[in-house]
Amino acid sequence: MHWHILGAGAIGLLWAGRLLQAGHSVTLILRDEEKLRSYQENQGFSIETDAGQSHFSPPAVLASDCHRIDHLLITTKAFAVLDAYDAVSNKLTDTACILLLHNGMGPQQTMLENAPQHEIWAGSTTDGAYFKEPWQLVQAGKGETHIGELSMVSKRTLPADLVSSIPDLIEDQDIEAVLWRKLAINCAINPLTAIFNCRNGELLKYDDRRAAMAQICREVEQIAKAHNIQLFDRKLMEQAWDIAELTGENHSSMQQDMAHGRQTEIEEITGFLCRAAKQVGIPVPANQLTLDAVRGMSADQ
Ligand code: KPL
Repeated sequence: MHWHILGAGAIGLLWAGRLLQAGHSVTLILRDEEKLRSYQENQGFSIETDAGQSHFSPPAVLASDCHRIDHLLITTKAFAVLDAYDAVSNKLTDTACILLLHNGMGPQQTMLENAPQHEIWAGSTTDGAYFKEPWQLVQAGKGETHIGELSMVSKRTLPADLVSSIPDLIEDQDIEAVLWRKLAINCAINPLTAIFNCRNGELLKYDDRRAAMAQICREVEQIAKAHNIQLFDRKLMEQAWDIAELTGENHSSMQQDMAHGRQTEIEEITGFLCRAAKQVGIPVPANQLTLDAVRGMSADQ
């Protein structure tokens, strides 16, 4: 199988490397001429793991230059998914399979409504990787990836080449619940780390941050319940606490985006939660406060 990968960030390149290592072919679809030039000058990308460093140089093209796409992996930021899809939609075959792997919720449901003809899968991963230098990726920790079919066109099984290439890949029949669980954790950690400009673990060290996190968690639990979503077997605050502790030295993706003056995924994380709350008529003041604060900070940049 030939996979086209849209979104050459950490997760996109990590998956490209794994597919290539397992003997599959991959084409990277890059955002613009500048990115393409930098990729060509670098002659590919490298991934550093505990086992050493590997270099990869799959072909890379712009969306306008791709031909037929049968298997598409979209790993862009959440807010860029729909535009990325639009840029290649006329290259997709009728039976194309699309896998979306990003934080937050909203784009998955829009894709399902806009492109019902395709086999659409969505996933959530706890894989960790960061760039040491442009095109030099370091795998920070081996996580788990859950994926499941969103479209439910027919009962399909996971594409075989993914199963053989991606370690710890778990097929989940209820992918919506999986996406909600990741969303819940992101609502609890990401906006607060952006607002306080701190590492994940630093949320646990101060009373006011812990109290805000606990209130956010209570509200998220209420909204998930009202939408018939089963979150965790224990309190969301306990789960979020453990993850903040486990990733204590890390900067969340939203803190990093904010610190670098980039667009954040707040609309697809807390924004999605607030919209879901509105649908069921339940107020979520703590989440609304963080949504407004992150929006305000982004507008000031
Ligand atoms: O997913 C994350 C993110 O940063 O987006 C968490 C779980 C908060 C880890 O940093």
